[in-house]
Amino acid sequence: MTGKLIVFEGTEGCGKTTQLERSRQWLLQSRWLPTLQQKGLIKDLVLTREPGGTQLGIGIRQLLLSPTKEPIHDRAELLLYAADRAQHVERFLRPHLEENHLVLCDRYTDSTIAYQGYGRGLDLTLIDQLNQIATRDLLSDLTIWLDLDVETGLARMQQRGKRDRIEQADLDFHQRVRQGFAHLAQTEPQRFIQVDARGSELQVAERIESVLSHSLTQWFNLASYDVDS
Ligand code: Z5A
Repeated sequence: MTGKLIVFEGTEGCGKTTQLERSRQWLLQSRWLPTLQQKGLIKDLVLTREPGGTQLGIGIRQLLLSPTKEPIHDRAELLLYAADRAQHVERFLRPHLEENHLVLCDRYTDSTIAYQGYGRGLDLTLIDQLNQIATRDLLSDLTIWLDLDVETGLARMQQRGKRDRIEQADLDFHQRVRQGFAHLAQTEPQRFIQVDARGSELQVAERIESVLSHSLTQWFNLASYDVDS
């Protein structure tokens, strides 16, 4: 596999979707992408997300995120995320990575560990096995965890009108999810990088750019003067 998979993770309202788009712009405008393309190292840049990165996934996303009269059972939820991921890996991620693409993905396997494992309390070994089945061991090359306190993130979503009110159960759940991400940052410090998501969009973007520059330089064995950033 010659492309690279870069994932953005975090609790609700942390700003990952905003920052994923900013990173795309930066990769184009800083000349990182053109340089990698000129050197024949990367074919192109593509953006995707989970759930919902394929046609099947769009349907699964609707099932998962639309309000329903019948609550989805935790294990059913876990299996739906796994089904979305299996399709996404085989139909989108692997083909693009095999063709040398740089893939920016909004959420991936670590979300399942944090949300279904730490948040819902499902068995972490089972989740690891399911992630392995769904991905055939395709890990991210880099995961950027935008770490923000839960209250600020949920307040941002409230401002955007996505939530009417925040209940204590929500806060507790999202705190556990954040602990899950923190655990991943401790156990896999090379792949799973914590980035402070407080401050302005620009400040956060600059922190991410520094992480991306470091990883790209290492992966492609480039000296900083190779890229006019
Ligand atoms: N989920 C799961 O449980 N298990 C899994 O395996 C997977 C997912 C893959 C959908 O994810 C749900 O799926 C999610 C986890 C679960 N459920 N929850 N919670 P999603 O990623 O599609 O949805 P989301 O987590 O709710 O993300 P979002 O709506 O896309 O928000 P975001 O990406 O974190 O943030 P944003 O859209 O970039 O920004 C939110 C708002 O804050 C927006 O108004 C921005 O303008 C504003 N913003 C952004 N940055 C800033 C700064 N720096 N300052 C001030 N305001 C800002």
